[in-house]
Amino acid sequence: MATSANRTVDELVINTIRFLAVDMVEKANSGHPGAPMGLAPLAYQLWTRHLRFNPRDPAWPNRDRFVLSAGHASALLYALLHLSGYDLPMSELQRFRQYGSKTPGHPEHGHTPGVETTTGPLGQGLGNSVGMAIAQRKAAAAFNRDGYPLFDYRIWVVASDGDMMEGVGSEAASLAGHLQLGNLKLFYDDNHISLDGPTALSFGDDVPKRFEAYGWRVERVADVNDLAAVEAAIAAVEAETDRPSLVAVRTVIGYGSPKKQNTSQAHGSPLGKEETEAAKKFFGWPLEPAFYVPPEAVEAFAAARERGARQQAAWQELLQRYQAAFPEEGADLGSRLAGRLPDGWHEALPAFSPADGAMATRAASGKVINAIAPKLPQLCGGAADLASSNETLIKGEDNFEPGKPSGRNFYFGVREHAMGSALSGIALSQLWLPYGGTFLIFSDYMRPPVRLACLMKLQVIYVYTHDSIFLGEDGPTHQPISQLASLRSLPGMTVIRPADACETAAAWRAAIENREGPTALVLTRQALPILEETRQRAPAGLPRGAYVLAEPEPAGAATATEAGAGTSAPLPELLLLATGSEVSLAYESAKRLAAQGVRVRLVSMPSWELFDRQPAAYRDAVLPPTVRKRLAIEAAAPFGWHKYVGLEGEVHAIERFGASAPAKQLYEPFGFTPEKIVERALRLLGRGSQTG
Ligand SMILES: Cc1ncc(C[n+]2csc(CCOP(=O)(O)OP(=O)(O)O)c2C)c(N)n1
Repeated sequence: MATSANRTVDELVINTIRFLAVDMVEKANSGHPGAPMGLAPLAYQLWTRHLRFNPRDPAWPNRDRFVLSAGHASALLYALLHLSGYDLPMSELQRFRQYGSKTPGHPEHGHTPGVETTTGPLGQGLGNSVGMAIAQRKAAAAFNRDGYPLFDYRIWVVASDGDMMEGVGSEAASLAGHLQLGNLKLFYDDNHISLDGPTALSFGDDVPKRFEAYGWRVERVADVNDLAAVEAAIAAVEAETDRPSLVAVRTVIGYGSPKKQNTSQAHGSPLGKEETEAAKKFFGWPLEPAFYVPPEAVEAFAAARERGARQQAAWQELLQRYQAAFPEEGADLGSRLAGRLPDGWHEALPAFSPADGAMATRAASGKVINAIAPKLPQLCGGAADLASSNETLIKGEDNFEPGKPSGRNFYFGVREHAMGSALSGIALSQLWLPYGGTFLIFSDYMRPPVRLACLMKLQVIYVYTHDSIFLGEDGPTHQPISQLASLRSLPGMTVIRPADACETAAAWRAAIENREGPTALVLTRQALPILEETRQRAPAGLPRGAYVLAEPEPAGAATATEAGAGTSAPLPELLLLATGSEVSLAYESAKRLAAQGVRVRLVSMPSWELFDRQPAAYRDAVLPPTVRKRLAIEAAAPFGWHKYVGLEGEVHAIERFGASAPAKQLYEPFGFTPEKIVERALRLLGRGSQTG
């Protein structure tokens, strides 16, 4: 039993958290004080008594993860990180939400030490946490040995009403329940208030019952200020390992603010001078100085920090013994944490050639995955119920499911949004290299986590198949038009749309070697011929984003020597730029144009982003600035191509929705035939249409 003196200390520390958050918001004149004021007792109990962490090493691989899915309550997290002793000094709390500070409006992973994932868009933290839980289970299966529990960390999450209202939260919770992720412990900040007012305006779910139905263990705390009840609930869910747990904690938003508590006025704006003083008086807190931290709070967190340091020291010792007992696993673990890929892994990449016959790039991708999987044990992935279409399955490997945590194949179900969010959570472990597949059209369904993966610079590989109207019969509901442009518009995203199987192998290599952010592989449903030129040039050309694929000899042209023009070949008069399935079409068109005497260069351009990263000299060599007649060919919205074709160039693209028909019937009406392209190219060159 806590003595009354203890209770007083508890209250002092809890109020320290409360008023650090309040003062941060007040000083910034911006932010959300209400949730931190309500949640402070829970945060205190969890952080000082249960969370395993070592602020001196925020990257300790076996630390518990704390995810604030309600990212708008960032002031709470910053107060906790500061008090715990992370490298987040008081001066940073005082610069909350200011340019260049370590305390941005919403928590940003990679920016502030101790922030495990970027949150703010509601529901995402919850989705990420499911991926984190998957990653832990897989890590334990891969590395733990009898007597060597290297990975036994837990994932603690705080989510708000908004997280519970968002669809991704439901998808993720449903998946976690199905997968029986007993390492996942979620606190629901049940305060009945959201931004617009009482949740009753729009939300009548019985959240605990919903989670029970998902297969979660559910605990309830009737009053967050009852620390004994909070402690009992935490202890109960801490002991639970078979199912994910939800603790529904009744809190009062803005607790202690006489006029604003229990109203949405405590949600998104500072309390104001008068109300801050009134709240401080309510708790008997000194009005001055702001940002006051009593010695008791310093001590309470110092004790937690010391406990964490001891825990990590014991773990490091365990790791040393592990490395001696299991040198191979130890070395593998070391390389993964250092971000190194196994030596020579890429030698397993399959080599394709024209003799393999026409092949869809999704099929080539499936072959690549299966060829490299044995050499890349960190590679794991799945699809949102489209594994057979996306060709994402690693054959002969288990599915990740309850009782089979070593499985490398994920079945995310028809939950693209949760898949995207979970993939980020898996990638955050740095132990796994995850990929996830769906149709390109449904990349829209998972865009929020894809955007955040870009922001966090996470290495996730998206396998987007059925990449154009030429998927055919499924029709315009399934035919992507705007998705390529939309993915390319994301800062930090690398989009690769390979032309054939050879480029697909090179694209996978580029994706696996791209440690700086996500890669979207954009692949066809339909079979594409394999070109001899890609076989020869894609391995070196694809990583550069664009390369000269062919320059067919123009009919009637004098060779350079005959013309007495020295050894350098004359510049082309026309550039054809194409990606993916349009490369073979452009190739045929280029041959026909050459037959009509046109000096044409075909550039395969699978990735704008990779190309943009090349030095100017390379870019100018591929796309000579003086060659102004350029035609880009891509079966999608033309948005963005003008950067490469310039003012005198054109884009042969699609500016309407597709149509339901076998692919072969779509080429003609949508203009994707060699005849149409030749015609347009000749027009562009001012030679009228002499269709060949
Ligand atoms: C996807 C998304 N939509 C909208 C918002 C804007 N927003 C921030 S907090 C919030 C709702 C706040 O209610 P709740 O989740 O109950 O948090 P509390 O007010 O209890 O802190 C909204 C709509 C957001 N952050 N993310």
